[in-house]
Amino acid sequence: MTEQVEQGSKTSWFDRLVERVQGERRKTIVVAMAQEAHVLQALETARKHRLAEGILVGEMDAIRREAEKAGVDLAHFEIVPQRGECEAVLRAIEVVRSGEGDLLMKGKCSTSTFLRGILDKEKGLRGPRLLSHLAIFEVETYPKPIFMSDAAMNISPDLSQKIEITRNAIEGAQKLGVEVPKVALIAAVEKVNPEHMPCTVDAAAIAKMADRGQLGQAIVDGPLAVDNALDQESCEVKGIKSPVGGDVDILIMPDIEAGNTFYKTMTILAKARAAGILMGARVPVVLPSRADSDQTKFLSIAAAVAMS
Ligand code: COD
Repeated sequence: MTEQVEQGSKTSWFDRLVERVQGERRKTIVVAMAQEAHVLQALETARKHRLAEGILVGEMDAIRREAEKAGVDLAHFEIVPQRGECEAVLRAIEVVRSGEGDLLMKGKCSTSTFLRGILDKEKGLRGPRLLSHLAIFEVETYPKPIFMSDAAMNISPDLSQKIEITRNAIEGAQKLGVEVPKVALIAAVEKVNPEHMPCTVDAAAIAKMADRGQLGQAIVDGPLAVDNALDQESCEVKGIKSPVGGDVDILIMPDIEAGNTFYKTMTILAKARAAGILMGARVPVVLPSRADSDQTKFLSIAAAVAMS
């Protein structure tokens, strides 16, 4: 059964996740372009919580400057000096591939440079699967964590890619304790509209695949609008009968615009506690947004450690 966040109480799903991984072997996180104060602060919090040690790859002077700004003592970290954005990304990946690191994390570099490094056929960390971003949110207005994909990697996924994105998200939620996740394939409406809204056709096809057992242990429905996925009352108003309606664990967005907008609305307006990770690579990848808080970066580390 899905772990519940008790509304109004101090019990937080993210706090319990951190407690759960604290007892496990400490991981080593390699950070690409580590010269960013929030990233360093998040790593320091992870170190103090005994979740992970950090290897910092980037420009030495800039790392020192940002560490001073963040009040972080660099004596606790190994540093691999490397100038240049692409160079730092590839160097960090090389450290992971050498076996010295268990996880990779994005620092100050741009998301596309970071992802291109991971996708590099010879030097990257790509496995046989599609890579996709998975976000996790916790808000007081919903009784359990909300997983959402894809806010950051797949720009305009076709049906095959959406199937892989859904599989990755189901696997991620299961690794974090949601045994049989309820998945909603999001559109603007709940009725299939082949003429004007092709994403509703993709949603219906994936839901039918899940009915036939092609997506494993998950309950999948779609198309559903976001309100129907999250709020039972809105289903009643519209007369929608859905095993997912009002009780969703995972939202699969039709494209990156919807995913990214949802992510930023949740973090900025709803003040969600959030985490961002990349699924499908050879090691778990911590992939928060550059503007995310140090708390989101820390929770992203905790989620990736729990996945490893
Ligand atoms: N999983 C596995 N392989 C992939 C994936 C994926 N998700 N995407 C591309 N590939 C493979 C392709 O099959 C191909 O072999 C190779 O990688 C190159 O593919 P292209 O030509 O599509 O790759 P790029 O370099 O043009 O684009 C890849 C990016 C990940 C950089 C691009 O998709 C992108 O910019 N995504 C959005 C990143 C972003 O700006 N996010 C903003 C929100 S923070």
